[in-house]
Amino acid sequence: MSQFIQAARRCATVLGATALLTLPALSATAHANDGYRIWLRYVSVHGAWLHRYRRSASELVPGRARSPTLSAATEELERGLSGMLGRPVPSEPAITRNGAIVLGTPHGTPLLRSLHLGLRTLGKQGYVIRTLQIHGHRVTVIAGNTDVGVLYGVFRFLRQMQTRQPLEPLAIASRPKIRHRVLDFWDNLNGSVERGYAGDSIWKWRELPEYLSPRYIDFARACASVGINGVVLNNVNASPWIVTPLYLAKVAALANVLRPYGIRVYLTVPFSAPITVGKLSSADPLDPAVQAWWRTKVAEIYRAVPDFGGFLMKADSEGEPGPENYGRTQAQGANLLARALAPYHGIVMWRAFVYSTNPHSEDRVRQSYDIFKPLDGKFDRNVIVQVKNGPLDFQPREPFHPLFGAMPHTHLMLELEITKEYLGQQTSLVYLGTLYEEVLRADTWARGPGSTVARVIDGSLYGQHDTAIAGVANIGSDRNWCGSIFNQSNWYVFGRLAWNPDASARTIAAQWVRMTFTNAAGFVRPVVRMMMGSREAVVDYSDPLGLASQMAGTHYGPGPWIAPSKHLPPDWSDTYYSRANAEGIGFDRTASGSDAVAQYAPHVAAEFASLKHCPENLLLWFHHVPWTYRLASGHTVWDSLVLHYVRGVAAVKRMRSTWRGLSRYVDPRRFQLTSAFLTIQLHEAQWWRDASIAYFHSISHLPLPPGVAPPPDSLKAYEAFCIPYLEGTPGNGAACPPDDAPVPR
Ligand code: GCW
Repeated sequence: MSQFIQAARRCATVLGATALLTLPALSATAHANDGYRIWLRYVSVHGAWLHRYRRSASELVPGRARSPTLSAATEELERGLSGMLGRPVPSEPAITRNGAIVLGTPHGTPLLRSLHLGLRTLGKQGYVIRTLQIHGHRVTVIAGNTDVGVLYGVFRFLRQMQTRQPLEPLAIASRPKIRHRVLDFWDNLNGSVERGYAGDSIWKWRELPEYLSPRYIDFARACASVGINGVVLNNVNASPWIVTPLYLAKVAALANVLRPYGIRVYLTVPFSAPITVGKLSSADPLDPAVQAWWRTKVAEIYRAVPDFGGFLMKADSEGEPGPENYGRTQAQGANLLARALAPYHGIVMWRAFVYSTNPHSEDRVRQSYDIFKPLDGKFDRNVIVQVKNGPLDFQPREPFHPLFGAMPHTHLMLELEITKEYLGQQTSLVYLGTLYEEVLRADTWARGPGSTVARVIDGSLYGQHDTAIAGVANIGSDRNWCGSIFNQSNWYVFGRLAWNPDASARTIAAQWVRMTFTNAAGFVRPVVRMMMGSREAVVDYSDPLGLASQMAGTHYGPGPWIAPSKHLPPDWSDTYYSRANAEGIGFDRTASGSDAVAQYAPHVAAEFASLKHCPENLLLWFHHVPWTYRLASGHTVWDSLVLHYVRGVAAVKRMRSTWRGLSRYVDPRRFQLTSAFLTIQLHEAQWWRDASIAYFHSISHLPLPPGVAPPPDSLKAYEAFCIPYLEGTPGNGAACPPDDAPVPR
């Protein structure tokens, strides 16, 4: 027996023992095609690939140190190999031929210590996958500096097989460019999910800590497969209950399940918790009693969850309490928590989504920058200011948030929405990879050209190390996790771009399609094309040319006529944003208006401020223009607006017919779900088109461009139409009296 085989045997654990661990439901599901297995389906490989793969991946030699994380890595590899190669991995690792896979860390697996794997520069989370000759044997090594690095490497290796890439020779090295890659759950403790469109919360608070649903493990596997390493368990509109002993025991149980997958748990707490939970008379950040309360509470949390990640805070925003209540700054509020967390290396993610619904405020989108920019350098080192991608609120298209690049002495993280609150919610097919890519690649010009948002948040622009990115999760209790099959792609692409913000949305889409459905080129090509165009389609039929916030109160469907009222502050209305009047349309944010352009670096500000140079897809965000203003295309703004709506509907029609032509590639269940949802989306697109044209026509009074059919119903009918119940929407039904309101066709 060669030296290598002996060494490998010494480090290997008998795989039979692994089988005793509870294998998550994912592998054993009887509902093969209900979407539960997401992109980790591991369907069997056919044809020439099977032969090739069997040759290159026949045996598995896991490292000796059987930490829960290494066990998870080994199990995953077993699951993947047996699924794809169509036979169980041998129960005892007999390395008698080429094709062994050795996984572990140099620390836990002596065999790996003597190899020059190039791990030194890959940090705690990176990995290498290499084909090596060891003592005459061709071996694939999957190694990391830590066990979690190994786990990430395993998923990367499996992806190689899932997408039918060669398995040898392999020389892959990867490390995440962003340190904290976090999913924010807007899940309430009563099981509902704010802006959640995939059923109830996956966290079963009532059952915890005694019962741990196997779904938690499958959730963790999915996250680890794309490198997500943090989870904020509860809604930023937070309940103080979360930090009571009753709930902390539940939080600890979840943390224990997620830990082996490299996932840390974070919580969000109301700023007023010292009053509601602590029975103090104040939550003033400068009050020593308040500071002491947070210190004690944090110590209690760390006793329950030793690797607790920290807090995510929404303060002074949409009715949430905050430091402003005590005349203190956002930095003073954030530092209060940061100081309590610092001894444990916890972090505070402090949201920049701070605004007051002040009827006199000139421009809502200015507020966050105006509040935070003067505080640059005032935040403690373990505070990361969490900034939404755009200055308003997750609209289908916004310019990048002007804070990116503008706070060189502050850690800034990017907050994206994965749940499609403003993009058709559960049913519409919108791949968000292109939206994420657009913001990550946006150039802030903060330090000259190339100062992209990606470089701000990966820390390379200002040499920062505590870097982070968050996505508001789209995951719920639905069997398929995300409400639709294609919504899964947004969870996937978020994770992948969080790992590498420079990756390509198109490449990631293609890999997701291959893993989720099939590698058949006749399917992959049209579906990727459809996904890549899908976000622009929703922009076209809902908010073209830089319009924003034209939706109904439920955030689903159109409501461009919604005007400020006694019950609705101006910046929660739609007309506030379109500023459509007899003269024209759009929000003047140049020097002659709110001057929000001045918040950008001079080069960018000049471009946005210039009517001529402003990108057409942001025109009405920055400019109020006459209806008859002529665009580069030669169309007037009015004609162009209408044609965008029409184009959006046509795009959805095309998506639907593309999908309908692909039935032979997809199992009936997932095919029909997607097909039906595309029909719903087509109705929705048509509704947006008709209602928007009806409304803006009532203001512009201009004729429709030739060939465009007028909306079939009156504006009144569109205004009266209301969908009373939509999951995930707070205050369901309140705005819809069940009267005889006509239903538009
Ligand atoms: O987009 C808005 C949502 C709110 C959300 C808020 C926020 C959690 O409509 O539901 O509250 O943003 O980001 O805090």
